[in-house]
Amino acid sequence: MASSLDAHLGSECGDDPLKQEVAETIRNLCGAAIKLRNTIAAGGEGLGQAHGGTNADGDIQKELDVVADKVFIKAAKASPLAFFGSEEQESAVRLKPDARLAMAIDPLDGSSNISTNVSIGTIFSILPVEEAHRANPDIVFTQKGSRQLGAGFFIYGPQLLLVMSMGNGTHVFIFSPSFGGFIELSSSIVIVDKAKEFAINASNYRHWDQPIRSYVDDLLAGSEGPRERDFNMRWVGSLVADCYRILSRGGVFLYPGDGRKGYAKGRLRLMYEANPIAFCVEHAGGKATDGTTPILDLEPKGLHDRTPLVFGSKREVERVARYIADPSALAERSPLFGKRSLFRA
Ligand code: FDP
Ligand code: ZN
Repeated sequence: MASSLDAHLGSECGDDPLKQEVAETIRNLCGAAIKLRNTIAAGGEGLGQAHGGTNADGDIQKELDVVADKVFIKAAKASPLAFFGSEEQESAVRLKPDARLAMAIDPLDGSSNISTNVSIGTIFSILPVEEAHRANPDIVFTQKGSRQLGAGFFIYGPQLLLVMSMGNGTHVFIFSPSFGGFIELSSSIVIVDKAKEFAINASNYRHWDQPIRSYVDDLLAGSEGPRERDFNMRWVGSLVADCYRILSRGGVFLYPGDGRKGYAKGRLRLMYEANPIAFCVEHAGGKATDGTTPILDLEPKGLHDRTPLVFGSKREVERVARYIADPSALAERSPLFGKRSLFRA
């Protein structure tokens, strides 16, 4: 029989008190995710409607964004956390003064999919708190992703899933209503090395830099291009769902910076999107970069920083980096494909 999340967390933590606090936080998040899943499943008018406000980044908030933020802040308050930073709040909130952990969270990922009954999620990142952070909470959310003690995401889809890592593999749990909790679906997930699928919002093609255009051109050229094989494309538009597909069957995801106003570093946020996704991907044997530099090595400047994000099957992510960093890699392409774009045919 598959083991329960509780049993798993117990064996991950042993008698390490800090890990036990991370586990307690994850358990509380699970309770909140089950509540939110029930709210989503019950539907009701208005969940996908505009709430009338904007979040810290100026995005229009949906009713469900606000509900999710409330549900997760309640879970955070019940957890051993000193600080809570949310996509939906301008700055970090102080919780228990002496606690040793901080959490950054995207309470409702994929907002634009709420009203279309497409999978959405919650992404979280748990960081340590040092004494120096207590005087100046702003710096608690400038720690590198490599310092995360635990990270993961929930998917509210056909199933309620938890994908999480505490630095020892990446594990998937499914909510079982009959059991009343989460049970293990996949003990230690491994992303296949070779990608057959890519995920990018291709409507931004004209705004991308040349290396990204060239890379996508070569994928699209398929068996007739320099890659000499065909690729499939998928773009859910909910980071959690695109990430879980890649964890399950490989592939590569790109949200690069582009030429649109405000998109120099893409759309995704470092502390509560890229870092936790990168942590899960890397601990599943994949790779996550901002194009060239590992996401987990980036030095954040604040809670709401953005970063370009490329993640997935290791070899494919490394190939993207060659297109960006090493123009000589473009020599791998035939002269024909160096000049033409299939989108510009
Ligand atoms: P959303 O704004 O709908 O919450 O979190 C940002 C995000 O969704 C990701 O989930 C998703 O990958 C991306 O934005 C989609 O961006 P585009 O609408 O630009 O494709
Ligand atoms: Zn998001």
